[in-house]
Amino acid sequence: MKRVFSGVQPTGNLHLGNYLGALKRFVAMQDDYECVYCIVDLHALTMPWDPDQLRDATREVAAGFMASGLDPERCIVFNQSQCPMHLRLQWILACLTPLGWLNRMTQFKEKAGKQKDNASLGLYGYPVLQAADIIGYHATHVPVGDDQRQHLELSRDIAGAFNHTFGLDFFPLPEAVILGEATRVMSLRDGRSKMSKSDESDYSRINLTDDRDAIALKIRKARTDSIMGVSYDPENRPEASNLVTIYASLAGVSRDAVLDEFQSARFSDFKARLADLAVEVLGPVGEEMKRLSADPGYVDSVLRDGAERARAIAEPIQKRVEELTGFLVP
Ligand code: AQP
Repeated sequence: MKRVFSGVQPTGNLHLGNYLGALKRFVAMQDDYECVYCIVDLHALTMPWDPDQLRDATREVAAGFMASGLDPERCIVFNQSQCPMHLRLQWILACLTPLGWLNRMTQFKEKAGKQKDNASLGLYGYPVLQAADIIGYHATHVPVGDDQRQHLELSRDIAGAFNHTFGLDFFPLPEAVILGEATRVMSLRDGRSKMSKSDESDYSRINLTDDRDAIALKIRKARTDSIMGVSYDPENRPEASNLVTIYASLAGVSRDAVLDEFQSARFSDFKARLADLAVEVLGPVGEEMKRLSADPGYVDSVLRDGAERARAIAEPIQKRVEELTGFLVP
């Protein structure tokens, strides 16, 4: 059986990178797989947080999922803290994960920065919790952006370590699904850094909650270069190439098709067309998010129902894990 699991952190500012790298892929998979999509609120505690903002952002991500096209009847949408398996399994997996594996994780190094000794144990153990999230549902496929590649490899290693320890193929080794043109959308201000929720500059990203005017303005103001025409050359034209990638992904065509279409266009004309396209695709998403945000009772009911369905999958798997582990259930 094929089962998909993926998660998004409720850390505010859902953006175009999340949409193209993750949400769009989530939607594409909901017809062919059993899909479990999670708002990973436990992961959000790995950086400083505000409780009220966390609650709001959890509802906002749920609204973003549905506004992007996820159907909560066809797939499971819930917040991670509402299914106890994640934390119970995480501990068992943590006890099977060598420190050396975690020491290689580049995201910890980036997020901890120079203050490594002040970073939390939670941030260090983030990839173990992520492994529990995925394998605790026996997920086989995990749609993610390119930045999650290394964590996914680690999830496979941890699943393998459990199977090896207990001498059976209990956990499937999950496969990362990193597809499409926009697996790593870059900042609109700096084509060498990833578009990110935590970037101080709001002009670096298009938020899914931005209105049509803001979307168009941010594309118009996006940094470019003085080279003529439209081309794809990430090494020498990182910002322009990022815009080509964004266009291709929003239009659902290949980069080559974009380059063909704009082969004799001026870059300013290309940018104007991109602004129109971004408004056409993202405008309705933001408007639907706004509509859903005005109805928190409905959003909460979706999450409640999703958590119940998630627990129904996770509990029997966790029970078997705990039997294998040797816990006495008196
Ligand atoms: N720029 C991106 N391009 C493509 N995919 C991206 N994703 C994130 N940024 C990009 C994908 O979105 C999913 C959810 O990400 P997340 O919220 O769980 O965590 P993140 O990767 O830490 O997001 P940010 O924006 O980079 O947050 P900060 O600024 O807090 O570090 C994942 O599938 C991710 O790959």
